[in-house]
Amino acid sequence: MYTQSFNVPDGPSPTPVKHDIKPVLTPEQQHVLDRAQMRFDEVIDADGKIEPKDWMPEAYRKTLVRQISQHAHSEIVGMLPEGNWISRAPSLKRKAILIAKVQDEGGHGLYLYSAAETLGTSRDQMLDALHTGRAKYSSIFNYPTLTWADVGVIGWLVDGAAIMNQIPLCRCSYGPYARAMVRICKEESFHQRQGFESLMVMMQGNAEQQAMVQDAVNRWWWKCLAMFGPPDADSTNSTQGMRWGIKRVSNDDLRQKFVDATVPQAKVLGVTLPDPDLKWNEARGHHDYGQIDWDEFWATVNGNGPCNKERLATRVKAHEDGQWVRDAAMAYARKQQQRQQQQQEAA
Ligand code: FAQ
Repeated sequence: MYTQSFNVPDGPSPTPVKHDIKPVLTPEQQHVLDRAQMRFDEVIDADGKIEPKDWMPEAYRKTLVRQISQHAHSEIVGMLPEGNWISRAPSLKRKAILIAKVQDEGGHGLYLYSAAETLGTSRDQMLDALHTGRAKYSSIFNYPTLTWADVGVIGWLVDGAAIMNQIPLCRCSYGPYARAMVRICKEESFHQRQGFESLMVMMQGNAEQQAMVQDAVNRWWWKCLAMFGPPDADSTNSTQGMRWGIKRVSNDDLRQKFVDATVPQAKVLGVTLPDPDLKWNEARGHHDYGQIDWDEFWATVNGNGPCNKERLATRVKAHEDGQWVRDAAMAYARKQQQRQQQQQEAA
């Protein structure tokens, strides 16, 4: 689909490798390649870290670029649903918190683009894939934020699901991604708590406020369960991702952990999770839950959710409107470089 089309260099290939054309290697080159592959396998088997300058198989590199760039895009597009409420936050305190949160998400996108750049893919390539609709980003950001309660629910449930998925990524085998995730998880955990606190305040308010929270929970619950990705049986990337230590826990296992962690929180909050099949299963030691609408999920992933077109158009416009800033920064950098050169020549 998207980042798979990127042409990135791969280890000690003797000649530039064209897609689908296997280079003919001399026995010495084959030996070097075999040793590099062996070292890579040893590091993965020992649960070690692969760093940017280490040799890595082309497929490992591509998988990481795919996942990290998708993650970066999700953070950046994810600023939009909540950003929609900055100008309408109910108090100065809530507005300040929301601005800080949305800014954090932007920061996460930037760390993640930087992590992906260490794999040899430029930010321009990644942004181009997003802006032309070739890149995926999380399905969850294609739904509208209709009321102020949606902002609290995004913090509580969307950030809650994101943390559940991202904590295992702190142990990802690719060093720059794992290290970026440590800081991101700390910030997401604050986001989750602020969302819960904001909802708690509304639940202690009047009946209209309580109904607003319940309505937001009803609209977001199932979308949050789908965020973890398709069921394990349909997850095309899982087996290899887990073999490489990129993914540590399967989509279904993370989804189950999220359900089990959220049920008691919903009780404290006083909201009902909109699933008649949700109940504790003593034998499994987990909550059972109902059927996720996967047709709706795939329609959204494939560009036909309620807000996909609006989200993409907003990102493209923001990028185009920012062109003068990038031009000015480049002109300034060129000037600085020229001045330095002149000073060096004069010295
Ligand atoms: N949306 O084989 P799998 C956040 C695609 S950040 C769209 O299971 P994989 C912070 C998947 O790409 C949220 N597409 O794939 C925040 C693949 O297609 P491809 C983002 C999805 O990679 C909070 C296909 O389905 N988090 O929320 C989705 O092994 C609040 C088959 O799936 C990350 O990106 C989906 N939900 O597992 C910001 C975490 N699920 O690429 C603002 C890092 C699956 O082959 C406000 N990513 N697909 O064409 C991951 O952990 C993994 O990539 C998964 C998917 C778990 C998302």
